[in-house]
Amino acid sequence: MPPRHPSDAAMPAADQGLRVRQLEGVVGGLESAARTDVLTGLLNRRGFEETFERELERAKRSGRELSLIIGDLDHFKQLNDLYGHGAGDAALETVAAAMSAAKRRIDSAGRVGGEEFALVVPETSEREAYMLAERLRRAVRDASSDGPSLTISFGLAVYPRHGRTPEALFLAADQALYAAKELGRDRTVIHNPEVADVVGLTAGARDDGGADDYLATVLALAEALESRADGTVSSSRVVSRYAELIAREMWLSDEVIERVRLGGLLHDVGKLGVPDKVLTKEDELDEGDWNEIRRHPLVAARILDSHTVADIRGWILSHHERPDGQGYPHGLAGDEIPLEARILAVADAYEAMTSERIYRTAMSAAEARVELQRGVGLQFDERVVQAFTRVLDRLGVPR
Ligand code: GH3
Ligand code: MG
Ligand code: MG
Repeated sequence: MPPRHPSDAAMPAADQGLRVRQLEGVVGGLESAARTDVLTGLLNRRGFEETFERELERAKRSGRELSLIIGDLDHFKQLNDLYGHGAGDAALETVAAAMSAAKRRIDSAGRVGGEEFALVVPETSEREAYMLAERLRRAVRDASSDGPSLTISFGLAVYPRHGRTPEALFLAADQALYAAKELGRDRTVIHNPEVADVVGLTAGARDDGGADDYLATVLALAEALESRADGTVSSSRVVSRYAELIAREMWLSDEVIERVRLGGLLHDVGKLGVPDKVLTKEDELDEGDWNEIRRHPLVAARILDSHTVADIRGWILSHHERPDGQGYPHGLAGDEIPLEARILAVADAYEAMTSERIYRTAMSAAEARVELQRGVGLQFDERVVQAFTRVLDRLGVPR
């Protein structure tokens, strides 16, 4: 065997051993340097991918779940543009430190792109991984409390449910991240094939699936929303039923009745774009919270951007408008508001009044009916309230 180093031949055996160990140390250091991101000290993309593959093999052998979380800073370009790249880099270090502190020891974190981070979370359920991501998200927000505001969006995919190969899992987590961005940023979204489709639809390739597929997908989205069960999302099924009964009472055509019923099921879909922290807040909402809430018809309009639901989209956009012009998002008045939207408004309001919310107890049916009457001409359309009154009388609901 040729000597490993020109001077090795001349060295005593003990010194040679030392030398080899030193060399191994240097090589080891180089190898770990090749896997480390210089700015943040986290794994770099190559290091993260290797670690992820190793952990995935381990999960396969042990038959346990494994989660992949991908994060991308929100509006980071803006921060760079406003405060300079130095500030941007400092923010990246802050985020990395917050992530290192909030993750568990067995989780590995990497910076896998300019302002993209990833985390492999072994041996955890989807729910635990979601809670970890939410903790990280808060840690990032809190870490920036005395600098320019900084938030991050996360996408989450779980082995084996969302994929079995690294490529499939990265793609699934990326789709969820994309959905998190579309839905308004500063949130964690768990991969969900239906949501990925819907958000994909809003982003471009619309209507190439059949109209029925599209509706099924959007309805699945509405259902996902209800399972958030946070107390401000109305029970869409109930709203849908009231709206259908009102439309029937007003002698609208069967076709319109059916569309109004669908509109009831979908009317709150835009609340997918309102952060949980606003929807679940027990205290009074502040102006910022209200701005988030008032966006939900606009978000719905974006989600429902397909000609198969163009009519419903318009009604949902206007279901918080008021005859007196004091509603949102556009302050329309009277007949400018589509009749179907005025029907949805009454159905939605009555459902809201008569059900328990986190921040208040339910009204009795009789009280809610008085409230509808009081709002005639202001918040509610007169003819719609009259029709609903007849429906409620027929159902035997006390006055
Ligand atoms: P979004 O919420 O959609 O993610 O908006 P964004 O502005 O963050 O958009 P995107 O993720 O596409 O943009 C990435 C920007 O992040 C581009 C660049 O200005 C900034 N960036 C990427 N890498 C670095 C980096 O290493 N240092 C600094 N300072 N900025 C970076
Ligand atoms: Mg990015
Ligand atoms: Mg970004």
